[in-house]
Amino acid sequence: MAGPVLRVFSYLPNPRVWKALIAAEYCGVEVATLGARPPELARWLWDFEARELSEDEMTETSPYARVGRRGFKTTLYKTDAFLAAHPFGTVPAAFDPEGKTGIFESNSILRAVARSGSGDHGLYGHDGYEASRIDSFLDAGLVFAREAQEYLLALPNPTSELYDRMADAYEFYLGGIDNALGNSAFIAGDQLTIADIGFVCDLGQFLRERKMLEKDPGSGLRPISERASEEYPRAYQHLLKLGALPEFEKHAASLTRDLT
Ligand SMILES: N[C@@H](CCC(=O)N[C@@H](CS)C(=O)NCC(=O)O)C(=O)O
Repeated sequence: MAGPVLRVFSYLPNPRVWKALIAAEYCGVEVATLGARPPELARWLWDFEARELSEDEMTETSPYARVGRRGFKTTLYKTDAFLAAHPFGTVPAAFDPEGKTGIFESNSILRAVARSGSGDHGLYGHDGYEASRIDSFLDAGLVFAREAQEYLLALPNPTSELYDRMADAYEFYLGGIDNALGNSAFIAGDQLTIADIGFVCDLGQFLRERKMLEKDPGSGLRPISERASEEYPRAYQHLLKLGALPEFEKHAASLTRDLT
C-alpha cells in the first residue's frame, strides 16, 4: 500500500474520524491519525505537525493561544498555519500528505477518502447525479449531527428548548432515512455508499444519549431515541446490520455494541 492519502488530527477516539477510517477500509487506502484523548488535546499544538506541548509552552501569552469555541472550554494552542488551513479551527482536521490543503467537516473528510484511490468501489456513486444524491443525505446528516452535538454537550441538563429542537431534528432525519430504506437496500440506492457510513457514525454517536441519561437520572428526561427500534425500524435495523460488518466493527464497534 502507498503512503496515507490523508493525515487527520483530532481527539481520539472520535466517531467523526471513524467515518474516514471505515471508508478507507472499503477503498483500500490508508488514513493516518494523530492526536490524543479529548481532554489531552488542550495540551497539544494544533498544526499539520501536531505535537504535545511542554509545560512552559502553554502560557496565555503564547502566540498560539486561542479560546476554545465548541466542546473545549479551555485555552487551545493553534498555529496560524493551522487556522489558514482550517478557518473554523475544528477537529477532525485533515490534510493532504504534504500538508498544503486543509479539509474540515467530517463528512468532507469522508468524501476525500472516497475520492482517493480507484473509485470503482462506488462508495461515492458512479456519476455526478449519484454523487449529488449521496451529498444530499450527507447534508441532511450534518444538520442532524450539529443539533446532536449541542444536545450531547448539554446533557444531562439540556434546556427544554434544546431538548425539543433535538427531538424535532431527530424525528425529521430518522423519518427521512426510514423512508429512503423503504425503497432501497442502502440509503442512497442499492449499494453501500458514504451516506451509509455517515449515518452509522452520526446516529451511533447520538444514541449515546441513552447511556448518558441512564448514568445521570436526575434530570428525569426520557431519551429521545428510547423507542427508535419501533418508530424507525428500517433505519434502526440498518444501523445494526452495518455496524456488524467487519469494516465498521474494526473502528466503530462501540457505537452499536449494546443496541440489540
Ligand atoms: N461538524 C463538524 C464538527 C467539528 C467540531 O465542532 N469539532 C469541535 C470538537 S467536537 C472542535 O474542534 N472544537 C474546537 C474549539 O472548541 O475551538 C465535523 O463533523 O467535523
